[in-house]
Amino acid sequence: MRCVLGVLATLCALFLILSDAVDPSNFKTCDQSSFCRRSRKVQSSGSKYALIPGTLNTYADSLTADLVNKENHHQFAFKLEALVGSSFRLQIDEKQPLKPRYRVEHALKGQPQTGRIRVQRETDGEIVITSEGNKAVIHGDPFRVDFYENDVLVVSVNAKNWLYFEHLRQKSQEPPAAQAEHENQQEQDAAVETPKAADAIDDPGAWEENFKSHHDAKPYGPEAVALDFSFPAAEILFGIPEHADSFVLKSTSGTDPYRLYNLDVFEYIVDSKMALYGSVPVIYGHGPQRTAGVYWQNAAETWVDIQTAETNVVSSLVNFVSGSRKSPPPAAHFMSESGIVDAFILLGPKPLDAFKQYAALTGTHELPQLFSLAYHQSRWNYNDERDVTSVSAKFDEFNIPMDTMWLDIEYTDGKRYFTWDKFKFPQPLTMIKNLTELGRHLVVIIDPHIKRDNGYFFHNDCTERGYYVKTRDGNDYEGWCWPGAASYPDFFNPVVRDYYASQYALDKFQTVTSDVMLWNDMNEPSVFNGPEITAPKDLIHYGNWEHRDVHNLYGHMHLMGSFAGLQQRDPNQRPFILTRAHFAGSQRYAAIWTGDNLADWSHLQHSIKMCLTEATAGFSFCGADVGGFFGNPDAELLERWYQTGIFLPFFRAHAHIDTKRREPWLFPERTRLVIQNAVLKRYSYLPLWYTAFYELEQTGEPVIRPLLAHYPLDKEGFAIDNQLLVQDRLLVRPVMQQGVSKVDVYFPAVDDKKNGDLWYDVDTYQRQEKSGYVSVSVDEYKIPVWQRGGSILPKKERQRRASTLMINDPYTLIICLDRQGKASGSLYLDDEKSYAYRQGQFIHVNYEFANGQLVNRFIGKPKYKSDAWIERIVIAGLERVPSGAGITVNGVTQQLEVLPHEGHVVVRKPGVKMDVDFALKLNY
Ligand code: MIG
Repeated sequence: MRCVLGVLATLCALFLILSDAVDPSNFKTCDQSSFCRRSRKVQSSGSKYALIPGTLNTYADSLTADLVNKENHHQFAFKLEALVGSSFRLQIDEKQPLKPRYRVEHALKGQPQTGRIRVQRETDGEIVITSEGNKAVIHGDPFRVDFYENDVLVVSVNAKNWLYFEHLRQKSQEPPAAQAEHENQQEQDAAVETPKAADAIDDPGAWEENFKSHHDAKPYGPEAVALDFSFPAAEILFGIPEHADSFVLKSTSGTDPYRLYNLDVFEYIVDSKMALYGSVPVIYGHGPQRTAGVYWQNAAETWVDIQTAETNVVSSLVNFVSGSRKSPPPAAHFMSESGIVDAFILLGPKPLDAFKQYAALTGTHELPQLFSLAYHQSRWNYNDERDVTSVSAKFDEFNIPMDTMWLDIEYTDGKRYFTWDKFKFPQPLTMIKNLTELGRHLVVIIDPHIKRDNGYFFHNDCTERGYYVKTRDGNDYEGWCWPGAASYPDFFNPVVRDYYASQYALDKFQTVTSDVMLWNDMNEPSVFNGPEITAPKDLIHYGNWEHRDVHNLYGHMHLMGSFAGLQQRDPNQRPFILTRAHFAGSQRYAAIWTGDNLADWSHLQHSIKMCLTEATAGFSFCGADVGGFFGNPDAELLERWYQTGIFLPFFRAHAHIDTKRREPWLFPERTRLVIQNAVLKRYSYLPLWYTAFYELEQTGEPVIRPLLAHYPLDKEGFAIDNQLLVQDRLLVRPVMQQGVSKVDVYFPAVDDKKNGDLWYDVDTYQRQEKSGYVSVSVDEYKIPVWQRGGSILPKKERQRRASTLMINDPYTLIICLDRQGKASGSLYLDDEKSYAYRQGQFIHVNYEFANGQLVNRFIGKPKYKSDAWIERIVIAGLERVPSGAGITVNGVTQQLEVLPHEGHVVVRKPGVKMDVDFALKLNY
């Protein structure tokens, strides 16, 4: 049930809140998708592809050869390319397609740099390609490619012979079989074993398809591509967001495959393989010795079958060590509706290596403005100017820091984006000034659907200039969304993106300022009356591509226009955009959130699982609606949600229009204080988050990480997804169950002898010395978080109303020592707003502590002039309490006071500026 009529909105929303959850029958199962059932069928019969002898050509960085389908003799062009940084790219297209097949554009951050190869032919017909000490071994018949990282087989392509490539064909050549006959056959699928089980001829869905009342014309007929990837060195698979599921991917045997198809799934359910708003087709296989990945670059509807390793954890380790593996390794079978096979093989060998290889291809989020890492206050909707101003004032009244207010769709004049409702918001510029004078920001929503109203300039421009997505017969496509009848700009057209970007210019959109940032919602795209609540697949985009080919990229192209708009509007401010739809590479333009979750404990738990997966797929800047979008959280759930939300990179409270108001002061005092305490904690760690985002941009290393990222040997930790690491410095295990006074926390092992790191409780400095589960007591204020012994991290501990007012506030360094009495860690700072850091205007410093002495080492020359200084240094893990400390700057030594506390000491007022070299020595 979908609510579309403004007048009925309240009733309708009430109904929605009361109704249970998503109605899965609104969305296709694999069986209801003809290409999915055809591609999946191959799993029982296998396919027969072989290299054609004598067609091999080798080049400096690649080789090509022809492939043949031995059953129908159709020929394909195969290309294998080496990329620098331990990756390969494997492509298969038709040798002579009837028309070109779609190749994804704009997902990669640029042309990948290729690496040199050496090619050897073995006597048995294998072809061995070496590059950077890695190798790919091509087997001709049956066709298979094995990828070795330093002589260890990590990815095997088509080892199962599930390669399946539907060549384009003339319709007359292949008349569809009778519907009745087919349906009969489908029921007996499992039993029927025919050599041509997967042939599209047999499927009436091949040339046209119906789902509910929707018809898909499919003028080009069957054109699916599918391929299997085995991970022989892996125990588990993870990746392919976005799903509301566990971090470790589950077997799909007996269930539908995981689906990647950007959809506005209403009240989504957890523990589900159903598609959601974003699709990032990258998967990783991880085992104690090796991590490897595959990025399946295809923007069409995609389903992924997962085969898990069947052995139990202990015996498979034995097998792995002894080099023999009894059960088949975990494997993934990617099945896409159209396009070509374009797979990037990421060879690792460590988890962070694989994440960085993926980031090298698709990019990272650039360093965000600091304010966007602080607290965001949103709801659907803040009703008018008074509402906005008074909510902002209440945060000050109750001393809860808050950086950004958000306006949802009701601020517009009838859902005409780039306009304001003149009654509720008569003076937006004054309202914005009231916020920015306090150091705050405003974010407004701008959705891609355009109201079909000939009094609306945007619609008229798009109509006159032909900027809308078209139907197959060349008319502007018309769907139904918030504004009523709506059309959708074709962001695939660069001219449309330019037009869109130009609308953000302040001389066009005069009622905002360059401190107003952006929220792009509904960009899957969401179409209330479309098939599966999205656009029909037979629509036509720029370049004559069908929507089918590019669906999962629509939101990405929308973001490209938005991002360009904000950059052009003010070239010296880093844009902030929040998006719901996303594809591989969208992280270059926007942060994401997990959409319309529910105010219940299981959705709170899934916020971490989902963002951890997203972080490995490039989207570190991820969060979930704090409090839950649908429904009304009770006080305890809201408290725990804030406490969890402060440890996800994007931290925003948001709620559905028909939920009760839930600003912190509307709850009993205790709740308000618990929330205040959590938000203050977030603000105190902003220097760490900011540093982590800078380092993400520099290295591609995710900001939040699963345990296996730093504890790759610890099998017990692989599947843990109620805990996360912030870089390698914090271990976070929020309380995400109702009514508990204890939680079980897992401290990961660094080796297979169960040795662990030292961990320090960030509130008490109490140490955890062993790996394994520990039961920890929690009261309502407690957020179980530990800092790793061996790490140093920066904090700011003065309380302000907004992060922008903290820029010159002094820093505290927290030093937690390892067993050798050592620690190190970095700090990054700059103007928190502009691109001057790209010209070297920053300070990036590494602190190192050993033998009772702390020194700094600048990474690059510290050019940025900061008024901040070091106020305090906390050291935990010393064997004895020092009598004092001497700090030496420019050859001059000064004595400092050292105060003992429970579990740590505090060095008072080192007073040194951030760009100055110093050495601090403890005295005994
Ligand atoms: O169909 O703009 O996920 O955060 O408040 C609902 C109204 C449209 C969905 C977003 C949600 C937002 C809401 N939007």
